[in-house]
Amino acid sequence: MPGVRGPSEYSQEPPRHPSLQINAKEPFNAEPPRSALNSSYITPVDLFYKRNHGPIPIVDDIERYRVSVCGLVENPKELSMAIIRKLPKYEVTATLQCAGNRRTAMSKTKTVKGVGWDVSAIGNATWGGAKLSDVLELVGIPKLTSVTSSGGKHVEFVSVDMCKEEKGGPYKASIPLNQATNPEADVLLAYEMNGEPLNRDHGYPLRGIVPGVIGARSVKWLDSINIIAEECQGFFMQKDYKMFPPTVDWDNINWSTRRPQMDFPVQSVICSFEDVDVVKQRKVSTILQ
Ligand SMILES: Nc1nc2c(c(=O)[nH]1)N[C@H]1C(S)=C(S)[C@@H](COP(=O)(O)O)O[C@H]1N2
Ligand SMILES: [Mo]
Repeated sequence: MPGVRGPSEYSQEPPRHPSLQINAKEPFNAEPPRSALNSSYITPVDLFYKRNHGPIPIVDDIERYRVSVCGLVENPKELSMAIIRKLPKYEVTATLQCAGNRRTAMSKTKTVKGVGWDVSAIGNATWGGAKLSDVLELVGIPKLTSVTSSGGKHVEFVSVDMCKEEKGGPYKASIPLNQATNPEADVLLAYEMNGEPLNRDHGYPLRGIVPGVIGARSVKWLDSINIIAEECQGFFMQKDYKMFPPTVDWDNINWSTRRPQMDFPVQSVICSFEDVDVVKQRKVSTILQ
């Protein structure tokens, strides 16, 4: 893609907050202390969890940056940031959570593959950008459609970062077209996080934000948006981020029997203590006073 590239090694990573707990260094995966989750309603950007599958892309020239919107559309287009910024700007406060959040605790019951996370692979931010439904209108797809005249049913987001799971290819994921074209679903092409331009870790210059859906579908560093007939066939849609019953193991798994995870259940956790904190037992008479 013009203007942005996904490097193949880790020599140009951005600076990060020292209080992040690093769960994997390369690719960089880190979460804040629990206190960062309940000390403010909006999670500060530098403490927001960082979930990556490859080195952080580098913007060489924002003027040349384009995101292409193509596939099963009448008028494919290459959109500059100037064009995206001209569309109405929306600010959506949405929680993003990695589907792997709390994996460390799950592994205590049965070993789970993947980066170990405590409870803080979750954060709440105000995302600013254009609605995907407005962007899709620019290529001739009307609002609230479940199918285009040319047969598209899914919207695939493709990035520039290179990940080993995709054999060095880019990270990608898709959502159904009827969610992408529904203005009320608030799916954004975001260029701001908490009122500031997105930083490199979180997807500069442009990322998808799909509220209510596992973080894996909110693709960072967008390269292209493809209108496709079948759901994205990438690793993170077909070979990961799926839920199986306890009877299924790595040696008998049949991935195609389950749908990719999209929305996820509500859960709760105590954040006013870290796991290692010791709470003194108080006498009943003291508590009643
Ligand atoms: N291009 C790209 N997009 C990506 C990822 C990635 O590795 N590459 N990780 C995904 C996952 S699994 C999650 S949970 C969120 C994390 O977003 P954050 O790092 O801004 O918190 O981004 C998603 N989008
Ligand atoms: Mo994730």
